[in-house]
Amino acid sequence: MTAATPIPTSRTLVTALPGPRSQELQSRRVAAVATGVSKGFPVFIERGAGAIVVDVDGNALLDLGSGIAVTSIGHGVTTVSAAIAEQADRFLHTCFMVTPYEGYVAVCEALNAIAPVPGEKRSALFNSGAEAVENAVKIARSATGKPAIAVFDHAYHGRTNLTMALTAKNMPYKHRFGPFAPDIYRVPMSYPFRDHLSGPDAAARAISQLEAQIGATNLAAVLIEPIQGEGGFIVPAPGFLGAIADWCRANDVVFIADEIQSGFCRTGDWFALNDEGVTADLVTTAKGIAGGMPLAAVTGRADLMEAVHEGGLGGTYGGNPVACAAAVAAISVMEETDLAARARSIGKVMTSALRTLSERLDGIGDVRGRGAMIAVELVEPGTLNPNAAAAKAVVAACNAEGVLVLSCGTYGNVIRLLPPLVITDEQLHDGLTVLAGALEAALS
Ligand code: PLZ
Repeated sequence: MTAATPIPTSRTLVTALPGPRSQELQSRRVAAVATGVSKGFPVFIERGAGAIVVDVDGNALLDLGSGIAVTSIGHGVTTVSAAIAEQADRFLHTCFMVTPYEGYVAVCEALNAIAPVPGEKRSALFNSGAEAVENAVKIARSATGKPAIAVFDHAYHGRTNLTMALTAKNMPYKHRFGPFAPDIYRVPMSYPFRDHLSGPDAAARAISQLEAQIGATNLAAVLIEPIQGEGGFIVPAPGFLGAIADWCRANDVVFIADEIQSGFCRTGDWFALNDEGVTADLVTTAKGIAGGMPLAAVTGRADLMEAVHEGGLGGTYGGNPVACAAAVAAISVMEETDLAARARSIGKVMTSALRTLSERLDGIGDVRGRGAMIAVELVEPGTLNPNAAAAKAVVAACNAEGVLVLSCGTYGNVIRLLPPLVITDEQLHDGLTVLAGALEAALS
């Protein structure tokens, strides 16, 4: 296939998956790439457009994962690739801390305009989600002069040393990689499917632990994903986030929202916090921000962001000019094509299809999520016992048909859908039909 060959608009398989060229590349990979890097589904991708990716054997696959919530604006967006090419022609790097450039400032202005943070805001740019989370913790500690950080059960915040400590799940993220950073405390999340608590009750449970086991005078920040991603698309009960945020404000504790997976129109609004009108003191973003280029940010209340001494935040590549050009273009695409509205309508279609299926299949314990961030939690019928084997089988069956879906969850028993927000109705319907077949086969 050459660059001029049009990319199909629907899933089309021309070989069994993975095809022969992918298999060849996979053997090279095994000989060259460290085994610690997850293998995923070994089809090697050559090109993409919208919600379709084409592999090296010419198979057109339907992408319902967006590279883990990154390519929300779709693959092959020409305004973004043109902005990247234009910037690449001008210069690739200066280091913003050495000699600045406009793109970095423009991204910070765009983030300050949309982030769910009250009042005057400032932003700083980094390379990865984990790096943004690390910096949010640095800012909160510097601004409050306090050491402790509280996180939640099922949380995922990254794979660096500090963010491993913040992440809940041992396997595969933390196993044998300790010791971890100190002064991190974990409190219970609101998980309506498993705890049946109202938002205020779940918040009271978490707050009593914050008070008893840490103490507000030691606590710099509470860090939370407004909808947990890797942990299983856990949507806290209404009122939970607001009650935690209020407690933080009353106790001089920085409330940090990790919107790295849930941000940028994914949940049907700019950010997941918008749904209940909750605001944060600091927000971390990455993934969807730049259409696929590596970029991350911390946006926060100006008084907190400015508490850090000059030179305290930075890095060689943070806010790389090419990544910034991509972000400016990607954020314009989201705004101009109202991808938040599209996420809401995708969510309605996905939720109603999965709810209908769950009435027939007892193994679907819960259908949840918001906008285009929807999941099913699989259990042994009539129990809350996680069924990770079924989740694995469903992912494998979908993959074999050329539909890319991902699992997640502390217990590995959740199937999550994160389609590009430009997916067409036909493509979505096709993907849901394949998923329904896979769920039926695994659960009946
Ligand atoms: N915070 C909420 O979802 C990244 C991890 C994939 P990085 N999630 C995907 C894997 O197995 O490594 C994530 C997230 C939330 C932080 C991060 C970390 O973002 O860009 O992967 O560092």
